Amino acid sequence: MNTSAITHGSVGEALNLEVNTDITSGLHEFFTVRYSNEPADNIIHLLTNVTTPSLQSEQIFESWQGASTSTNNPQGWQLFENDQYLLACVPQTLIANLPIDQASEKAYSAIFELMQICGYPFLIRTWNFFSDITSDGYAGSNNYQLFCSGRSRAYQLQSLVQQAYPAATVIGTQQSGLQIFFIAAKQAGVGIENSRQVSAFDYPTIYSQDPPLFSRALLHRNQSQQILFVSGTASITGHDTQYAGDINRQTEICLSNIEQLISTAVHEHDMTPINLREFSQFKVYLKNPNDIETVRTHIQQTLGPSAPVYYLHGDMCRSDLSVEIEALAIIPII
Ligand code: 3EB
Repeated sequence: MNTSAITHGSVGEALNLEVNTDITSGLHEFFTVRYSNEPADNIIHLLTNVTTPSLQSEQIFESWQGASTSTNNPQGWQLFENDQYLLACVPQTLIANLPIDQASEKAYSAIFELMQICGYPFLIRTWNFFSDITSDGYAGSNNYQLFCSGRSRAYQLQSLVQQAYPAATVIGTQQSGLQIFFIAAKQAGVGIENSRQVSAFDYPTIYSQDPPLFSRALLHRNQSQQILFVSGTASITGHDTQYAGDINRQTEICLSNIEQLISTAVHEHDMTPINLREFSQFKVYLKNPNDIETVRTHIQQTLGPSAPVYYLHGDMCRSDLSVEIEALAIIPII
């Protein structure tokens, strides 16, 4: 068995994983994330709102395979690891009831501390969910801006040397509280930026007092595979939102931004060429569930009818954004 790889499966495979992820059995072969309208239960993890049940099953399972549960479980963490990767979800007990900036700072500080203790010094991918993302918080900042400040403070306080910011997704949910899961690695990845977009970490302060610390994409290599993690990608060029109110044009810009990232990864970072149609997964977050048919039609034209695309209902960090798309490519090294 290859002990430094991870692979990714979605709905089909994942549905029968429920048995395997039963916490009481102690046999965790899969790091599973469940997106559902139902309240969280003993399946670990995350809850966000899935789009209208009639269009897609009410629950979406996402599973990562190739890492297994660790006997090493400091302070309420449940860890999945192998020779290369660490996957985990920030325990709610660490951050419950804190305002979003403090929750974010504490969560990221805890992540960095865990990475140091466990020996996976590089943060390569994060997913972040919280409610009321564009609502006013305090000190003249909205909740997303406060989240960015907390994350930024944790970066300033930590002592690990990061070679690139992770690829990231930040989505607004209806469920209160901050939910974060992440992948860290023993070896650094390569941050990939989009020449058509200002890097988020260089955004002007009109968007947030402290910049959003993420890479547009991150390319990670191990002995047996290359993984391209594409961050939540929106209809932004330069640093401006494009086509407010036009879901079709926004979808088009998201997809062309993703294509630009692939091209940069191939031409500037030596990634094996890969077509969008060969990707392992896309997650499409829609602010308005009624946009699904329009977006699906558009996406099927680009990716084909059977692409592994999952539609989720979630809010974006700018009120003029209606859609955000993240993507994942896993390319075996033969
Ligand atoms: C953007 O491009 C859209 O703060 O980590 C996308 C992905 C966005 C990640 C983050 C923010 C983040 O600015 C928003």
